[in-house]
Amino acid sequence: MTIYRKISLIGAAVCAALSINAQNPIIQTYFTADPAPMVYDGTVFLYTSHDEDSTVNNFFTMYDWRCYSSKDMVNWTDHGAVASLKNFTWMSKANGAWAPQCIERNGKFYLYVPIHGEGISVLVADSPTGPFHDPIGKRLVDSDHIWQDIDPTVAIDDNGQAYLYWGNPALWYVKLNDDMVSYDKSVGDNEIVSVEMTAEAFGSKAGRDGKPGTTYTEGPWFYKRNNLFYMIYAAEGIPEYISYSTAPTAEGPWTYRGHIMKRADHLAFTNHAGIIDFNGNSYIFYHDQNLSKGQGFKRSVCVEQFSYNADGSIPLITPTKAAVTKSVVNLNPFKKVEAETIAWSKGLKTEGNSQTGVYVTKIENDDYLTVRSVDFGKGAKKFAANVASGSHGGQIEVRVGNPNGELLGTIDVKNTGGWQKWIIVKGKVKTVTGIHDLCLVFKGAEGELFKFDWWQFE
Ligand code: FUB
Repeated sequence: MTIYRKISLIGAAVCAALSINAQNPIIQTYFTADPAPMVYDGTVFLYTSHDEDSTVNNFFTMYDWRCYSSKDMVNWTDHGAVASLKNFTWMSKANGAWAPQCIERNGKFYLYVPIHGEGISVLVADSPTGPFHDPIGKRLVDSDHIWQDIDPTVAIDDNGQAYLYWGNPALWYVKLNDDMVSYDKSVGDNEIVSVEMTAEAFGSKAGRDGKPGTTYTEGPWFYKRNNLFYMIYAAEGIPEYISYSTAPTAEGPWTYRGHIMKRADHLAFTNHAGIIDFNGNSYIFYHDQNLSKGQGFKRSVCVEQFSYNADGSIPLITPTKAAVTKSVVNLNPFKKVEAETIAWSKGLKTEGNSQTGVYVTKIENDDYLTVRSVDFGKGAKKFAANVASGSHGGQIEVRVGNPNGELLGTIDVKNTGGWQKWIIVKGKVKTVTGIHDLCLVFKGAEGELFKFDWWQFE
């Protein structure tokens, strides 16, 4: 913990400028960390931990877990905080919502979460975006090393056996029962298996006590691909880089395979990877500290596309500002698009309620959001938006590409009678055809202008 604090202070001194064309980090409305992507039903659901805007006691300040989704890998829809420490009524910790991972089995969604100092627990839901509830009313992993029980990662082998791995600075696993909320009491001497941490398995590095150790630190990401099992992890902390090992079976033996992402100034003192295949491409998610200008307790999730080598090995991946440059599919602007579907934004937050769902808030003069790869087809002529305002309102400028791009039209938003009095405002726009990025720029007098739920072209 002491080392975490020291490195964060050093990180805070490192400033990185964000370019207007940057797409990394992929979420700008909140600080997000520890990405855990899950592909389900043609959509990538991205679960993240959440670094609060106000860091308390110069340490990780993390109360809930958030979820985002994308069908195109460039625009991300915010589903809000889908679970929080408050889901666990049996424990009293108010901080410590660390790295999660979600998996689907038989139509149910199991969210494995570490609560720092309280071990690993599980929540379940009927939908990937919740609501999640606690199915067992106690922690899932019952070990005698509870402070080391962080960063759960889960995968189901082709024979149906589910494995839950976790740990800092060692690796443990259990074979989960089919119910996904209990584990096999018959594995090993003790139901929790301790992985042998050898240099052959995880690379060699002297431990903090000077004794021989391995590079493995934390943040494991476990999966199977083409009959090879992968363990991706944060290495040689701290600062951490990303490495990996592979094995012929889910239970090992593991072979160290080397670096995937090196240390870099704009990366945080922690790193944490999640890897998926989606729509024929491979993607690695990780986190950096660009958005907070170098504050290691205010991290942000990023993504890069990559290709495996022919032998299944993973190349060295360079973190970029550009992120994913090619959209998987174009966005249809003639159907309602949630305002919280965003490629890049400035100055905005999201919030939600049971009536409206998630919407964009904290909109002030000159804030904006961009949405990429919008297919206007043969032409759009009118823009509609669902908005609410308890103040003087403002305008939405509809522009091509970026905040200085061609102005297609301006839509007035007046006081609607309250911050939850939603009305649809419409206005004519210059005809726009073909595929463009779209930028909605918000204008008005000082203070919050309006809240924004969805938009659509006609
Ligand atoms: O986010 C809190 C902790 O930092 C995670 O559990 C680790 O993997 C590191 O990213």
